[in-house]
Amino acid sequence: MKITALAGGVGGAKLAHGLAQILAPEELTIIVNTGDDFEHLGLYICPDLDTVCYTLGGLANPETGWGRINETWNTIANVERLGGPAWFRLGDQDIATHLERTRRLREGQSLSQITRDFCKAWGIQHTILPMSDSPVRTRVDTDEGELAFQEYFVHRQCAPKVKGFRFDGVEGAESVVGAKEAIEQADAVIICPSNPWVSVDPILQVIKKINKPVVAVSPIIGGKTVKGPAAKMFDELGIEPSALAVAKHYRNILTGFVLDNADSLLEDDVKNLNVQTLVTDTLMNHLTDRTRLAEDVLHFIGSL
Ligand code: FO1
Repeated sequence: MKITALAGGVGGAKLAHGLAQILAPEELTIIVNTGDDFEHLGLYICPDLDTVCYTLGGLANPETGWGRINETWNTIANVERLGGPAWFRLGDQDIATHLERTRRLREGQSLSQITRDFCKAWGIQHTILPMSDSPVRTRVDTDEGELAFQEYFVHRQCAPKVKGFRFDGVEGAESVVGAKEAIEQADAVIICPSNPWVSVDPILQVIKKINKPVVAVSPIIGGKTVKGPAAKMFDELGIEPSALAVAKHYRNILTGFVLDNADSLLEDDVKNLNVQTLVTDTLMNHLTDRTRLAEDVLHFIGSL
């Protein structure tokens, strides 16, 4: 079965990792959000791309989900000592990624070319693609004005109340070579359990049309997210945070929707959206959970 998965940060990377345990490299392509990218300390940083790559490469910090395992923090500690910004925690191994990516971008290489080379260097055989080679920047409109994504997410720890989102540059952003083909050749597209507002919507706005079966896994369980501000965003936008709210968010493109056992009472409401449903354990604390959920979703797709 050929799958194209759409993923953002930590939650999306976990399911992508589970799918990569089951599907061969030629059966799985992962398209990753780049709306969180930003320039910081003169470095071009791609948090979601790095989180997906590190996760599939077995290099990710298991506690945070982002950054590298067995990391050291000498560089950022010395930046701070010199009076530089240390709020965005860049580890020493992670900084090598940003230095080399920034160098290559300045030489004119594309983000997708760089990602291909980095995946090879990290021993990752599956195809990981940025959603676009041209920059897209998520801007978060809040009760304190419009904030750049990482300013909102990390520096302000998602405290400001969100009023809306803008994806600067998405109008002119073309999806990268290979992304359209990956979707055309796929038997189905899986929307991983990432934040619908700021991790998945930017990808959907770049890809535009998906005329394939689409299955989404809810990032919200029992009205809450495992990690990140998706539930808080729904609430601040006046929408009751729930798996049903996520299904409604994607309703125009959804074929199937995966809810956690905790939300089995919502299954009929989701079915009433003319969407097929799978209720299962969607919590992914260990690699075995990621692989099991991936198996459940692939089996569900086979039954659609
Ligand atoms: N998230 C944080 O909450 N605090 C950080 O200091 C932080 C640093 C960081 C460094 C590299 C990287 O790739 C990701 C990092 N993240 C951090 C996570 C990042 O902000 C989010 O993963 C995405 O932007 C949203 O999924």
